[in-house]
Amino acid sequence: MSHILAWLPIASMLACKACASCMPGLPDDMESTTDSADTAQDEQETADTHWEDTSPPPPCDIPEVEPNDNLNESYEIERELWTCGTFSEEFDFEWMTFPASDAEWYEVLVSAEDMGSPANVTLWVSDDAMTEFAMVTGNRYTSDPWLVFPSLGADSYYLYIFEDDGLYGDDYEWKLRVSETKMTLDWDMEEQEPNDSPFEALSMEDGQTVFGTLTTSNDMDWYHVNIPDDKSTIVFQVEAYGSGSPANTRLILYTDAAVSTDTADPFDTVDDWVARAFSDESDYDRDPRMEYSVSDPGDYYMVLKEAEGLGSELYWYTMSLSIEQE
Ligand SMILES: [Ca+2]
Ligand SMILES: [Ca+2]
Ligand SMILES: [Ca+2]
Ligand SMILES: [Ca+2]
Repeated sequence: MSHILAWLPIASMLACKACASCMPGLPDDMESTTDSADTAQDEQETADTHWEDTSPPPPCDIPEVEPNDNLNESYEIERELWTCGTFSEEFDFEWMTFPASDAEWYEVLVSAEDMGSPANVTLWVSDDAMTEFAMVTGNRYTSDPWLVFPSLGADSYYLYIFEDDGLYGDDYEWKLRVSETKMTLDWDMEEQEPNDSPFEALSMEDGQTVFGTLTTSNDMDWYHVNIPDDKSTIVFQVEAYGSGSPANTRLILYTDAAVSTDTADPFDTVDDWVARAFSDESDYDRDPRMEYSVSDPGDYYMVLKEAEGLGSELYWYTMSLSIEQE
């Protein structure tokens, strides 16, 4: 019996934790009713009562303003402050907008799973002209979307979020924050479009890192590397998704046969490729790393592509090349 009595106050705290942490405005007497509970059933009823009584939105800097279910109903948020709300009914889309600053990069952080919400959030972001967009379903650690994107020179940006499985309820809470941020990755070259065939490939050398964007649907970015000696290992490492890009990239390496065959759709041309590095959707780190041991020196051609064919100015990546002699 004593262990049950010892457990009850803890259970009471746990039962209240989910709502109490986000609803600090609850009256004290509601908390204290659990002190006198003498069975687990009472405990459950009290917890249920908590949920039924907690209709106000969770507090944060900028509570969502409903209706906000389409672009025209977007409410304005401020950078660096948290906005929050609830997917409280079916098809509860949450549209918002923020004015641009002179920042070069922005970061959007969504929290739902992180704060114990059952909501599985998808984030969609675009510029004010609705020409460049990104869609993010999670990040490398949780199902909560995280996006880092370059300023496009827009006057403002739109964001909206929705529950990916169409679920809703009073506990389907979310919060979101847009911040200015600094890009911490380095590069020493930028891709030059058009580079959509091996004939237009940009040459890379050992130690170089390129910055590029998968600007349109099915954008292909081709790179060329010359290997003068055999017994070399070439390593291409992409850094994108793991640093907040929405891009889920994959790499395919071809011999110089690539420039002598029909490469209209190189992903169907299975004969000529020598190495592939595919991101794995079940793996939180989607950035491919390709290692290939070269036995025939010469020219090689590498294409980088978005796995789902998505693309816009927001789908950025860096890719480094190193050539290791055995
Ligand atoms: Ca809502
Ligand atoms: Ca809404
Ligand atoms: Ca490109
Ligand atoms: Ca391209």
